[in-house]
Amino acid sequence: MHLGLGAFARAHTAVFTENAMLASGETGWGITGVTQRSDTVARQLAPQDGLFTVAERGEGAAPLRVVSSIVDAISGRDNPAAVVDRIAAPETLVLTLTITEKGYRIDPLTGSLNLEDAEVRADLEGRAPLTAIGQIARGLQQRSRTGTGPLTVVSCDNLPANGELTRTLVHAFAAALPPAEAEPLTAWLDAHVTFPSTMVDRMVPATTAGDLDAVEHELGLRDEAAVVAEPFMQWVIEDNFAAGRPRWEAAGALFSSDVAAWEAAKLRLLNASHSLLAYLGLAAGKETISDAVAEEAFFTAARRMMAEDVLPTITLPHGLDADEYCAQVLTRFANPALGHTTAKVGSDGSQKIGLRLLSTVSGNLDAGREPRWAALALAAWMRHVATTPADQLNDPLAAELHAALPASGAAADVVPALLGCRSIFDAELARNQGFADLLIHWYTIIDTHGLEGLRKEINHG
Ligand code: NAI
Ligand code: CS2
Repeated sequence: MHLGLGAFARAHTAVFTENAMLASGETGWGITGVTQRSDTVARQLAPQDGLFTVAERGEGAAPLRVVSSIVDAISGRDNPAAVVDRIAAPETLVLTLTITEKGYRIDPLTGSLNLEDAEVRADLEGRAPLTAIGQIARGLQQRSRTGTGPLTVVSCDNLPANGELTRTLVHAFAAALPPAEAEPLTAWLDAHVTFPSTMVDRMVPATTAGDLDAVEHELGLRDEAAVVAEPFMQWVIEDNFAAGRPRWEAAGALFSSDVAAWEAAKLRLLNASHSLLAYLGLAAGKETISDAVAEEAFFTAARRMMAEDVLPTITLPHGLDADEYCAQVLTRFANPALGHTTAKVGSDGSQKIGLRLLSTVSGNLDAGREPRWAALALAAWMRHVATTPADQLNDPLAAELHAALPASGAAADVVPALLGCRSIFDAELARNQGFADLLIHWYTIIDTHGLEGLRKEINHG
């Protein structure tokens, strides 16, 4: 079962699952996908029995491929009871997730479930659950009550320690139930459910109408569920499964006891550079990531952030070569055929920049080093927030961020104002005047001198 059957799940998890069956000869696995809206199911998947096309774009792209591992699809918003029933079903052994960073409804101050979130509270009060964590917890509760066996919940979202995090959130939901429910459910979860962490990697842009037209032309059929992806894909998984699972290793997945190192490398090297390029690209009017990385100054900024700010603060997983990894990331970003937009990568910034950049910032500050390039990424994000109208800022915290903005658009006012957002920046970092000055320095260059100023400062500063 997969919660959050969006573009990535189709291009990654569904492909790995079908490849596992093809490579191992083991059959019988099928994914029930959960989308948020019924129209996605009705328009895209149900009419074609869950079949969909993966169109790889870029050097080394494989031919079009129709994938058949999705065998059913339900709407989590319009049919939440069906989601609960399917999680509780005996034939469900693995539940994978790609619900986006915001889908976890984390309280940034506690790192656990936001129990003040109105949707979470409504799920706790007994409605058919509409939040992902509520659906998972109620599904597992129904599973425990019907004596159904163990299950493994596998987060595939870009979050550090995503398995432990998901476990924390589901247990927090259980603990917030009335004691007569909380105690037996918590005990059952401990005994029957595991939450392995994973690192997932494949650049999968939002499918456009142009993509669908191109697939129709190539395939000879209209496939509304088609997805576009780069040829590269990787999956590193903690081997902690409570019941059966597809033999994903036969499809090239790596089972590792060091997923945390893989996650740190990917989030803080690849995703942080992705965000840097997204916000610099948006400031310079670059529509795609490949357009942004084609700007020499932005390429240099991404390369130097990885080399000078990130690598000194992380321990790479055994066998991963730093120079090769960073060079490959920049080559992947430059793929002109992918069409990954700066707007999509720059979306939900309030949910991403902390995970991707702030450990690098604090690691350098603690070591007495200036996180020059990570500061550039954060300053570019701040300017994106300050210069994008609230109703056009694609971010779950758009209203909060805009409420924090000062009347003046001056860097010296905007930077402290956004550093004051406790849901993103902790008080200690916000008090670091040297860091604030660095942010103001970069913000001023972007805002006052634009691309020419950035070129001068990045290439010669
Ligand atoms: P998408 O927008 O195509 O799909 C997102 C899915 O999450 C949809 O099914 C949607 O219904 C569901 N969702 C969104 N908000 C939710 C919420 N508040 N509660 C429950 N479900 C919610 O996005 P895509 O490309 O599939 O990416 C999803 C996630 O996959 C990303 O946020 C990231 O964590 C992970 N990922 C994405 C990659 C990519 O390149 N697209 C690569 C690596 C990881
Ligand atoms: C991107 C990621 O949209 C974004 O935030 O940085 O989805 C990125 O494409 C993947 O993590 C690559 O594996």
